[in-house]
Amino acid sequence: MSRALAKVLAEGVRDHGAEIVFGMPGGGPNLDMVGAAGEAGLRFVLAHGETAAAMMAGTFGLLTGRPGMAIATRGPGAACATNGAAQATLDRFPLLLVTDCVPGPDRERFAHQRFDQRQLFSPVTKWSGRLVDSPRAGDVVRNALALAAARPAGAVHLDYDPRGREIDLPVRAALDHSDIDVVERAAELLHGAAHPVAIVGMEAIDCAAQVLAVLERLGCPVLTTYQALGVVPEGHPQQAGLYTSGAIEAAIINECDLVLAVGLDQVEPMPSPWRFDVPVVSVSEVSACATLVPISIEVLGPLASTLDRVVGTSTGGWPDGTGAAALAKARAVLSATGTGNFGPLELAAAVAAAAPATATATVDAGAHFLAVMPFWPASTPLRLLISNGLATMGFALPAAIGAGLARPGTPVVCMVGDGGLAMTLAELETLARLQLPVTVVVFDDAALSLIEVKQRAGQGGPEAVRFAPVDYAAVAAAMGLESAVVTTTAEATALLAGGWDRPRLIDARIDPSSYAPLIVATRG
Ligand SMILES: Cc1ncc(C[n+]2csc(CCOP(=O)(O)OP(=O)(O)O)c2C)c(N)n1
Ligand SMILES: [Mg+2]
Repeated sequence: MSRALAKVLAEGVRDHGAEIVFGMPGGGPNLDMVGAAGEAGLRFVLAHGETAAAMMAGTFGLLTGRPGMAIATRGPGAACATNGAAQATLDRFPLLLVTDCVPGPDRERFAHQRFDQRQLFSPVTKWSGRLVDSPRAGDVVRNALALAAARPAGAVHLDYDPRGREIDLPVRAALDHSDIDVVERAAELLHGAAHPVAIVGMEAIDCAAQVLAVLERLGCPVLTTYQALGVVPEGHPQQAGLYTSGAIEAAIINECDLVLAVGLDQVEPMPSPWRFDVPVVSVSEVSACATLVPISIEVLGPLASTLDRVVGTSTGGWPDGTGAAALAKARAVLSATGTGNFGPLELAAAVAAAAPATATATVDAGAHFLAVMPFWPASTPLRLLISNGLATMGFALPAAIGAGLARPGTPVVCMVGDGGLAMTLAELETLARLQLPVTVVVFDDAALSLIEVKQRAGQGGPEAVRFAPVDYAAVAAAMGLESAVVTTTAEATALLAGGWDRPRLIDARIDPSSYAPLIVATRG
C-alpha cells in the first residue's frame, strides 16, 4: 500500500516539473519514496541534515520555478527539518516537505518517535496536512505543490500516512485586487510628488523586467531589499543601493517627498523604526502590511500591471544618475570603515571582483553579509541568495548546493561565517560527493561577530561569542575538497583568479575589527 502511495507522490512531483528529491531517509516508507522517485525518473540527493536538505530543495525550487521536495523520517527527522521549513516559509522558497509518521491505526499504541508532526509544522509552513492512500492522493500532492508555489511561496508539509484515513486537501486562497478608485488615488498622490524614491521588494523578482521598465519611465532612484537585489542591475543609473531598514539609505530617502513601495513583502523590513515623514504608496500582490512601513495607500493586484497603472504618466523629476550617485556615496561610506588590514570588506571585494558574471552567490547570516551585500554586482535577480525573512545561519552552504544543482555547470560562490559553516559542516561532504562548481569562502574570525559587536557589559564575555580557531581548510580536505588558507588580500585574489569550475573551500582568516564601524554605518 505504501509503495502505491509513494508512486502517486513521486509521479505527482515529477509531473509538476521537479527533478530532484533531497533528504535523509529513515527506514520503511521513506525508502519507498526514494525508490518510487527513482522509478519516476527523479534523482535522490542525500544530505547530512534534514534542515540542510530542505534548504537545498527550497533553493532548487526557487531557482527552477517549481517547488523543491525534501523527505525526512518521522520523529527526529521531522524535528530536525523544522528550521528548513521555517526558512522556506519566511524566505518565500517553494518547498514540499514530506515526512514519515507513526501510521494512523498505530497512533494510540505507539509512543516511540511519535509527536504531532502536523502541529509541529503548522507555524513554520503555509499548510501542514496528511497524505493518505485514497483516490484523492494525487489531488493532495498537486494542491500541495501549487500551494507551496503560490504567492507568497513557502513550505507545505505532508505527513505520509499510507494507512491513514482522513483526507486533507490544501487549498489556495485567492489574492485581493484593489478597486479602481484606490488605484486612482495612489496614482494621483504619486503624480503630485516631485521627487519619489522607489523601494522594490521580493515580489518583483518574478516580473523584474516589467517592473524595471515602469520604474524607468518614472525615472526615480530605486532601492531594493536584500532579496530583490538585481531587479535593478548593477550599473543602472537609477540603482541607488539596498533598503536595509537602517541608516545607509537614509541620505537618499531624506531627499524624497514620497516612497513608492513595489512588491515589498512584510517579512522583508527589519524591525527598526521607520525614519521618514513622507507618504508611502505601496503596490503589491499580497498585503505589505503597514506594521513597519507606514503605508498611506495600499494598492493590491498583479504587480507589474498594477504598478503600470499607478505610475501612469508620472515622472520622477530627479537629475539623471541620482540613484547611481547615491549608491556610490553609500558604498564610499561603507568602504571607509575598512581598516586596511585583510578584513571582511577586503575579502568581499576580492570575491566580487573575481566571481564570474554567471555565478550565483549565497551568503549566510552574520556580520560578513554586511560586507558582501552592498557591493555585490548583481545583474539579474536571484543571483545572490540570502535568508532575510528568517535570517538563519546555516543557509549559505545548503543553498549553494541547491543552486549548483539548479544551474548545472555555472559557478556558485558560498560566502559564510565560521559559525554558520560549522552548523552545516557535514554538507561539505555532500558538495565533494556531488562535485558541483561551488567555491566556499569562509569569513573566518573564530567568533560570532554579529553578536559580539552587539554585546554589552553584563551580557556574557568572550565565552558567549568566541570559538577556538578551527582549520577549516584541513576539515574540508578531510572531506575530499580542494582547500586553502588565505591570510592576505593578495593571497585571496590570486586564488580567486581561477578554479571556479570545481568544488573548493577557501578559509580566509580575516581581521574582524571593521565590523563594529561597518554595522554602525549600515544600521545607525
Ligand atoms: C540558526 C541561528 N542561530 C543563531 C542566530 C543568531 N545569529 C545571527 S548572526 C550570528 C553570528 C554568526 O557568526 P558567524 O557565522 O561566524 O558569522 P560572523 O557574524 O562572525 O560574520 C548569530 C549567532 C541565527 N541567525 N541563526
Ligand atoms: Mg564568525
